[in-house]
Amino acid sequence: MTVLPAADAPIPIFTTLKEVYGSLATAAKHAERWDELVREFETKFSHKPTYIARAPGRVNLIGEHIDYADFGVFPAAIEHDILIACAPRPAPTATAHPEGYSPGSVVAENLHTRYTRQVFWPTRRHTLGDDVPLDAVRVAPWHLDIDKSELRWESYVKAGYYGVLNHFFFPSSISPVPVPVDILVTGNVPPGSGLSSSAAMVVSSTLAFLAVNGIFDGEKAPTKGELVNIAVENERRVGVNSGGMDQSASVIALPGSALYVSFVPSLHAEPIVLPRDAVFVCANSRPKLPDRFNLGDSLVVSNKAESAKHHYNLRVAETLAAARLLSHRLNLQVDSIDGENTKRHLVTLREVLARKSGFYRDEQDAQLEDLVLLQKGLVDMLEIAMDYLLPEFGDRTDISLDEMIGKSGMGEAEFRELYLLGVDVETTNFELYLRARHVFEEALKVLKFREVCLAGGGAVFSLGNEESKLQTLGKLMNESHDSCHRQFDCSHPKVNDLVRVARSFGAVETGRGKGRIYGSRMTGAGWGGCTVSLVHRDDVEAFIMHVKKKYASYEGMSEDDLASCVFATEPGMGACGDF
Ligand code: NG1
Ligand code: MG
Repeated sequence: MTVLPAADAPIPIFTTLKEVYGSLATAAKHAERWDELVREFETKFSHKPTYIARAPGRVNLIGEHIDYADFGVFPAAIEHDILIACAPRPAPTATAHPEGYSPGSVVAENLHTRYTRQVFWPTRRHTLGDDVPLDAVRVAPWHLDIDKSELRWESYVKAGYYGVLNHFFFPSSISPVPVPVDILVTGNVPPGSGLSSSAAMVVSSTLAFLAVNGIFDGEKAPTKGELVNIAVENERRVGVNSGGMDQSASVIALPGSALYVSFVPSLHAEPIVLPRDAVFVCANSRPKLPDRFNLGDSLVVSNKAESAKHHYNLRVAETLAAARLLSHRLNLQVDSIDGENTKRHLVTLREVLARKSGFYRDEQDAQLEDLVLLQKGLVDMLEIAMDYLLPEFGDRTDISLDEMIGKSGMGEAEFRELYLLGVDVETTNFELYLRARHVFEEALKVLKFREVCLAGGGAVFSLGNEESKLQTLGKLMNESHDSCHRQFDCSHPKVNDLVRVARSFGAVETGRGKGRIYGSRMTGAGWGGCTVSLVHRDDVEAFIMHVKKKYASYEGMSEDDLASCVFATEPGMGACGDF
């Protein structure tokens, strides 16, 4: 049997729900959702769905805000998922399809009654002027209108479709035009909570449009890794400059394993089995219920894109600016020079580390993944960051815009254009040192976390028994949270409350001794959303009760709503389809 590296494997096609959800009991819990989806599809479209695409949300165990600096992260897929039923739309009858039958057109419905039917179709935008010959128009890329200022649920569907159109129907196409499609969406990943409902939506949409156009049956079928890359590009179309963590977890995850995902020299995902007694419990700090499914709530979604300007995208800008300053300090050749002209390039903190260590060329770059080298590089970088990213004078940690530009070796205009264009900068000062320090330290924590999970007592960390493994993992998670809060400034007072409540379980008498909570931290982008806590398998129920009772914002909520706010997860299967 050939064992394929996780990212090179094909997208799995399943035959039973037990394969999808891992156990009969969990499968039974979800069966009604699948049945309802199929039933409702027939009611809404008067024909049967031919495919169902599924993609899960994810929880990040450790490694926050470092994927876009190109450092490895450690997520796992969760059971919660988005399902999309779809079928090619049959040729129109006079009454059934008043929308008509234009090539590639989409009639999209959502099981949530709040979201109305959406009809859209791709066009080919030509940029050659009005008088181009028809053939030239025909080879122009496909286009769909995605409004970034007021995002709606169907924007994620469109984002998925966009990539399919331009990767598989452009420039040379397997079939000349995409088929018209009917789709119906449902899902239960809590939106805007750091569990990546957005990646689940974009991945499932990408899969659905591939399946319905027959791209699963030929040699064109993408591998998991290719699907990740398409999904990352697709999600960027919705306005967030994200790294590749969420899409990797949603696509590549395998049941029973978390994933160590690294991004250079190319996407690599290593399934890692967690200690037997480790259970991860998610808790939502910002209950937005009782909607059973509210992904696509235009408010929540547009808030993410809007607030990204001074939260997420600003952090991306700060870490990239830090990398620019360090590369200048270290005299690294990161730009290309063409005669008189210098073409500036964005470099990530990971790339600066690699170049500094002299391991930049691709084949050698892989060596840097060697734990010891990478760890050593990270420790060195911490020192250089302290030396160069802090302001020259005073004891503040933030640096003024002028000083930052001065230390970048670039002119003001070109710096602003490359680093500050997509962000809403309300401040004139930047925390480059604290952000970079978080990134390097967090990258070190991920390496340790991975090592501890793999260890029977490895060379780098010698470990005793299972219990001390759990303690080390928990400690790393606690430190990660504290760094997100203090250095990266991406937590939220409510999230901090929830983390405190979780950790206080350690003082609770369970009948088997004190509650075994090993660590608790925010997960995902932050500024709200979920926490993830590492709890001993035998104490999970008591832990969940404790959190439900002690977290003030849960007061007055029904049992059902509480159950969707606090839940244990087992690492689940990534994207798959009933194709
Ligand atoms: P969320 O917002 O939790 O889905 C975001 C990014 C990730 C990663 C984390 C922080 C998107 C789509 N995803 O996740 O790539 O950077 O924040 O670790 O924006
Ligand atoms: Mg997201």
